Amino acid sequence: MPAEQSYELIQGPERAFLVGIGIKGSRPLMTTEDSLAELTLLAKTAGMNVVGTTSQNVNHFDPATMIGSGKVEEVREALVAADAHTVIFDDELTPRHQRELEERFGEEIKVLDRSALILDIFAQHARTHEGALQVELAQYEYRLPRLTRQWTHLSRQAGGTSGAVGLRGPGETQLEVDRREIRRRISRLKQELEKVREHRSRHRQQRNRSGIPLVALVGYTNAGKSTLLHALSGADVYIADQLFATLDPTTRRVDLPNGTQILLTDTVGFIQKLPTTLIAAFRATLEEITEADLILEVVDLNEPNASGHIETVEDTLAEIDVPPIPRILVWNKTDKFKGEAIPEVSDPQQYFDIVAISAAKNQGLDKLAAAISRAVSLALYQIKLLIPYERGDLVSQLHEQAGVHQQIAKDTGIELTVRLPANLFEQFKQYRISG
Ligand SMILES: Nc1nc2c(ncn2[C@@H]2O[C@H](COP(=O)(O)OP(=O)(O)OP(=O)(O)O)[C@@H](O)[C@H]2O)c(=O)[nH]1
Ligand SMILES: [Mg+2]
Repeated sequence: MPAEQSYELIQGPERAFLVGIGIKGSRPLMTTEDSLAELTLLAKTAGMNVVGTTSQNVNHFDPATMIGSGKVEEVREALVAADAHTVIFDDELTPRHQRELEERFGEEIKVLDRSALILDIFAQHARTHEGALQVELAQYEYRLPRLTRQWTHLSRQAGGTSGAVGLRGPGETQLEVDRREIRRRISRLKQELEKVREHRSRHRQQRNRSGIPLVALVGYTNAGKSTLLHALSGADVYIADQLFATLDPTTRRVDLPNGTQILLTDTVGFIQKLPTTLIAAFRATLEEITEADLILEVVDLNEPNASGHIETVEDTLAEIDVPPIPRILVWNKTDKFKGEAIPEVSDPQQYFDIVAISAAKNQGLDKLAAAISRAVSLALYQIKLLIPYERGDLVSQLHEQAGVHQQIAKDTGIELTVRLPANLFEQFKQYRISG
């Protein structure tokens, strides 16, 4: 009976078949094979059983089916042979691809892409109210142009919270609501997130006032960012051999062994082909990075495609408009490293320093601490300023954007002892009286 079949479908792990696509003549950040291996990890993280993979080199994405009609037929046969009811494409399907492929594969097959899979993992891993709001927004934005029979049909099938991969998440029970309703939800979510953002930015201003430099951990997912936060601060954070274990930012105050105090922020990891709807929805979270005084870019030393990972991180930072904040490249997991020497990076002079550590085994952390201290002491200027009384606006600006340690009213103006980042130092140096 059809009802029983669909019940069976959601009982065990979903059996998924993956399709990689290479574009001839292009130079991607990852080979089709590596990308497919990463997609396999994503599918496993989402709780699926990967029963087969295939890849296809094409001259360009076919506008109707992405991989071409012949290959679609081949994949359809492979799905039947492998008893798989889910097919996942490694590149983002356009709404037209989605419709055409659903048509060709038939009712029994669920068609997903890498973006849907990543959104699904995010939905499963969101822990906080803010995280859940951001994922929900990203899911609605992703689904809105793709609302086809699959989403309503399968969400009915999956029902409730048991959920099928790609259809889970905060909004899953709402999938049957029409587009207008989804648009309304999107605008409501945006309003709610705007409030969260304002709250965050007030919080950041208070933190800035403390004058303690903010250091952000950034890197590819699974590089060991949370492990490093734990190693340096003792914070009890979630660490797992999983993609996107961390979604919500955590900030801890750290006293480095040499006495320097910093605030260290751990946040969501990056991956190649991160859905743009997610980047947009996670703006509030990612803004933590743009405000940092220093970035620690964590890279797994054992990753064969480390340069592709570094480039992905750089591209994502550029996409969220991170200013040229000083960076330290942190090669992690030296304990596992079998190679002879640390790999050369293509552009070493862009880093303030390059350090190799093992966050899990507490190796190299003193060297890293020393590099962090040097970087933040150079990045921040501790100076005394005298601001004339008629420039109350500048005093407010300092309270908002710099760390104000002391403020004394003098006859000639307001004397402030502040810690300034380089850009503000330029603006305020004419008022400098010492330091
Ligand atoms: N051998 C070894 N494993 C490490 C080291 N640092 C982290 N790991 C392991 O790498 C995996 C990922 O570590 P996390 O700290 O969760 O990585 P993350 O960068 O926070 O990952 P996401 O939050 O998923 O983006 C875990 O299994 C860690 O135990 C290290 O120095 N050596
Ligand atoms: Mg983490």
